[in-house]
Amino acid sequence: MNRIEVVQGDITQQKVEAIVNAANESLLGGGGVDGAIHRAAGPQLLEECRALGGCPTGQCKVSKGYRLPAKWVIHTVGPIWGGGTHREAESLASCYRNCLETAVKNGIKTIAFPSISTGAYGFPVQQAAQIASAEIQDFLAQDRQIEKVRMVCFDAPTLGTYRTAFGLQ
Ligand code: AR6
Repeated sequence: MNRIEVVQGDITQQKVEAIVNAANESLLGGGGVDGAIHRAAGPQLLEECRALGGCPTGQCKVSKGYRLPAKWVIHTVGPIWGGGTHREAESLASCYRNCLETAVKNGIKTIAFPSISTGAYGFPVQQAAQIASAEIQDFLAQDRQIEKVRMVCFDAPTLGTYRTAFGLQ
């Protein structure tokens, strides 16, 4: 059974147990994926996020999904691209790894990721896609709980880049 899907779509519409938010360290909302998730989940999400006390880059925190189809939101903070010499690759890899570990700890079997850091944070898409592919595949190779990891790309060029990185055509 193939446990990885790479699709084009809107992360807020995904019928999976958990969606990942590309948040910032405040966890108090923003634009892009973060704005879309807060709009779709409703004001209770911000209320819960206020109590989470922020989140360092590369790590993640869990909240409920409120009005979203997903029961959970795993908020992670990707690195801001600074040219590649500030451990951006390591931070992005740890976002994917920590979200998957957190999913397992919470009994989650289906999870959807957006393209973390490649919007407002400026991480080059091709390198980000390779990191996502490597981390997700390494994780699934040693895990038996997660049944589905769905990469949800917003636009066609991003979709093409991720499909290539995941070896799908
Ligand atoms: N569903 C799926 N992907 C989306 C959606 C959506 N609804 N909306 C945008 N994308 P970004 P970042 C794509 O900027 O780079 C926020 O203000 C988008 O086209 O959302 O990690 C936070 O609060 C791009 O490919 O996240 C932070 O301050 C990808 O999602 C900062 O932006 C990521 O773009 C985080 O920046």
